[in-house]
Amino acid sequence: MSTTMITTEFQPKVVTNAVDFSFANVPPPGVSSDVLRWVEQCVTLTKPDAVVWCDGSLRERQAFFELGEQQGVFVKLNQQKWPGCWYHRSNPNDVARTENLTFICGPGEQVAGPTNNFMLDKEAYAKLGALFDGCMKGRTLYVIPFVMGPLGSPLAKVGVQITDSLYVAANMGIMTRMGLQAWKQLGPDGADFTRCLHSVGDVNPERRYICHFPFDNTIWSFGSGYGGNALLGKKCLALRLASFMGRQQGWMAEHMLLMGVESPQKEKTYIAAAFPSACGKTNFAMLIPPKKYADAGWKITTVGDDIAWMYVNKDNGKLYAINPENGYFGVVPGTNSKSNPNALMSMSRDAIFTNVALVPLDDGTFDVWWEDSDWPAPKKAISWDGRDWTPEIAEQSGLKAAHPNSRFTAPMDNNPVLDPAAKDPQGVPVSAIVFGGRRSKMIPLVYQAFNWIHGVYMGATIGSETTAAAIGQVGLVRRDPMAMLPFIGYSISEYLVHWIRMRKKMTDCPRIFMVNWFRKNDQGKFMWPGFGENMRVLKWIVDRCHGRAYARETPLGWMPRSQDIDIEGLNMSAAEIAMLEDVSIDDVKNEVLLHEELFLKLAGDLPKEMIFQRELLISRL
Ligand code: GTP
Ligand code: SPV
Ligand code: MN
Repeated sequence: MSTTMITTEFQPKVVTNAVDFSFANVPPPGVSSDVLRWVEQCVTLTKPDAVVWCDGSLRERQAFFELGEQQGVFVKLNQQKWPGCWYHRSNPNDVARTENLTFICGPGEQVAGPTNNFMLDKEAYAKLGALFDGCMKGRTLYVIPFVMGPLGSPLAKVGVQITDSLYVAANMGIMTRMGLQAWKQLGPDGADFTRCLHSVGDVNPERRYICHFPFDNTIWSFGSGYGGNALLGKKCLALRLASFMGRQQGWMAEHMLLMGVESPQKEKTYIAAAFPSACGKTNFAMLIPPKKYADAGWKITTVGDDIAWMYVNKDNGKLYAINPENGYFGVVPGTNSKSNPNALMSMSRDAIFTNVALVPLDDGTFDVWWEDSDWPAPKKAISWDGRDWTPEIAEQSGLKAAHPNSRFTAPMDNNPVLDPAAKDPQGVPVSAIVFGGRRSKMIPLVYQAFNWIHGVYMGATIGSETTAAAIGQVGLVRRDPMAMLPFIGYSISEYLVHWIRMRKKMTDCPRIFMVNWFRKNDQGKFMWPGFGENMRVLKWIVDRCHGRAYARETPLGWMPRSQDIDIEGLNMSAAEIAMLEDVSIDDVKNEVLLHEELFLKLAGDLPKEMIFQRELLISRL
């Protein structure tokens, strides 16, 4: 197949004798009447040529890829090198989340608060209804039942996504527990499911809307086929709608990885960490300890790499967390056997690659490539946006082979360090919450909050440089409270109050930390090696949780002295650690002024605890 034939999904190649889905044209037994009624409404609205009820089977999955290949949506990769793996290229105008086109909808503006875009629910239904009207003529409508969270977990949530995208259907099969088990979890009379309606439409940014209706447990997404805009179980359900539900029901949905740390003494500590998009969650969740630590018996395991749902366990008053997802949608560029071998293993089979470079091989098959991969640059490739790419062209024009936000989708079962409790319906106990951002200046490597409320202030005032995970200028410092700015499904002031109130439900609460892997020196070089070496910081955090490590009191919080961070085997001096932990009072003063950037938006609704914490911080300077 010629690579120039790859089309975007709104204009799939017309295929004769296409893969036959007629086996799935009627709903399976046991689907609730509420689902049937809703699907019928969507069919009436979107007017597809055919309806396919997905069952999550292997046969179906194969059919998605085969049909996708015929239509030019997927390219099969060389199956010796990449067994079960496929390639997809999205429309170049559709390569990241579009926060400016994302809305929280309801009867009044207060539901969205000052940091979300708001649309009146009636207007949103009318506006998007007109776009959805007839949008699936000539296409197939796929009904995708899925569960977020371990099957049978009291925390699990059922969603049903309707989509006209094979790419989305195939991805949902990896990212969620998709298939017949979702109908079972919902029950034959179930009405409690998230209604996710999606169409790629004509992939026109002018007609692109990601609308959330928290009061209706509904998501309508039109005009995008990419990531968080289109895989509606992820950011839309598991963060925006779930955070709204959690606020009402007394639990939390957070943009956090979940990892297990096992000491040589077999003591297990679970850590949750919130870093903004493309700031290191997947890498941290799959961390490989440096040799010294591995030899001593330290083990890191992954529960999740992007989203955590957390609740207070009534039996012991501690915070517990589950990962609602079933797969990883991870950043590809920069992934190699040094930076993240576990991610590389995860994507080595049954994965989908999106917007990396495609490399035609002599035998007519295809390989993939990306910047900073293990493999030398190919002599010739096709870039993420379909252009001829060679190392010479890259040198001359700066053309990237892979888009900086190119992604892999991989089943979590592929992860060699998957935590044994990753599917435990009760989840895992969380001993520490780590906040972090991407800050080239001023923010130290690690410090600990004095207590929960101080930690909430630290999280609320995270600053981070923007990344390629969202459309817009990269590298601007913005406030990203709890790394949730784009994902809070309701008003931020209520969200902060919810965080403060959660403390009262716990008898023993997690310790809260802040980290920054991204500080740079005057030459613009990272001062900290990061990746596996983050284990050294993690060890201090774990030891602090168990009352074993020393810390000194500083204006920002508890900080390690340089001798408290192990540097044995690192090409770094204690003086360099001291520089990483150095904070100038003038910088902190300036940072406090930047906190106002967020607080001014909250105006009269700023929780009083935030004001008190700021005053305490100032008084410590
Ligand atoms: P989302 O999936 O968008 O939520 O991103 P994420 O938070 O999972 O980020 P990820 O782990 O994919 O890392 C994003 C980028 O940060 C990649 O380019 C990594 O190479 C880089 N990165 C991750 N960890 C480190 C680190 O410890 N140090 C440095 N310097 N870079 C890192
Ligand atoms: C993020 O942007 O935080 C992601 C990728 O995890 S996406 O699914 O596109 O939102
Ligand atoms: Mn994310």
